[in-house]
Amino acid sequence: MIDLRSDTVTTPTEGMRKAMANAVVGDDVFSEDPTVNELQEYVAELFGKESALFVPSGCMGNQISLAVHAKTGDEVIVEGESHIFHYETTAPSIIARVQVRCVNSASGEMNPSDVEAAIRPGAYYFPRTSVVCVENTHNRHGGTVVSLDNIKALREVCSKHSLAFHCDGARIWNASAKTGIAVNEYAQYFDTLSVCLSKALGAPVGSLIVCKKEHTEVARRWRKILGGGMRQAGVLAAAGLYAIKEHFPLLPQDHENAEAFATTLYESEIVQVDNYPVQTNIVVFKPNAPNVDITEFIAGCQTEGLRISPGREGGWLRAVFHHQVSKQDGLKAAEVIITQAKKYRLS
Ligand code: TLP
Repeated sequence: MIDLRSDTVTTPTEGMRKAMANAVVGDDVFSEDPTVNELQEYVAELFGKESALFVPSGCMGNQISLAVHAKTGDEVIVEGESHIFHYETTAPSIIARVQVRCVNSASGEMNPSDVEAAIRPGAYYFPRTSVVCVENTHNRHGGTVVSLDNIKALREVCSKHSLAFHCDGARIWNASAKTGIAVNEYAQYFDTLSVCLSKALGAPVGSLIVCKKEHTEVARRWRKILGGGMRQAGVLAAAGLYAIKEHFPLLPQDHENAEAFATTLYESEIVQVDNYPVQTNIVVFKPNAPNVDITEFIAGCQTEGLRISPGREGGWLRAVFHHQVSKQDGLKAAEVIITQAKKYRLS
């Protein structure tokens, strides 16, 4: 079975399992797990920030970051297709207790003037805008990279209006691998970044919130409130350290495999590819035929040995590349999709 549902489906390699088995551990609720501490220090340095906090998931990383910056009843600006808006089970309204306001864009880069226009005036009956969030790379837009120029321009808007600036950097690694821009160059513009180890990098679990020390201390309290204080988490941190050191350099291969897959689909003219040419490891596509039942299409692919997932509304599908699928797997996957799409053209 070729599994392209997500880059979250990877399993730990032999090397990673060894690193996990050999991890020196302690109780991280007392900040005494040496491997968690090593991971946090390593990631903080990599991103050029004062500190980093290990949290169980990307959702928790985003939600804690919002809670650090916003007060109850505030409004937070996110991109219209963002993960925070679509896939975090309305957590902003439950945890930070804020309202989310969407600014739409074609490929994940919000226009700074649209963001500025979405900031509420000061009158007491408006919500108070307090945070702007960027997602890099952008999942639902097909793994697109948000450019440094866009980030800089949004930072200026945030600074002008005294807003906090957060990055959902679940796949910031892919942005960096694609552009050659170091993660600390991206990070310098944000107050907080949530970065994942369990997506492109192939660790089994874990994310980090990277920020200033004073924000980490507030984040640590929120992590405890949410039940995210882990004990001998060093076994997981060891997987994370291994993933950054050993798997980060593999990302260009995933991007190449995604590109070969997307190009085969695109050239078939039977399948539309969103934001072609694809930039990183996510391909969003749809069969170029009317009345395609997406559930049936996905089931048809599965019968042929391929797993994919639904994408955005409007009949889009998604394939995500990771280090446990090869270029051949990708090309075979494209063939399966084209064959399925042809069936709809004929019917
Ligand atoms: N994304 C998952 C699904 O939730 C859609 C995936 O398969 O891509 N930010 C971004 C940009 C993400 O893509 C994800 C996971 C998260 C945050 C949340 O991470 P976790 O699953 O660790 O909470």
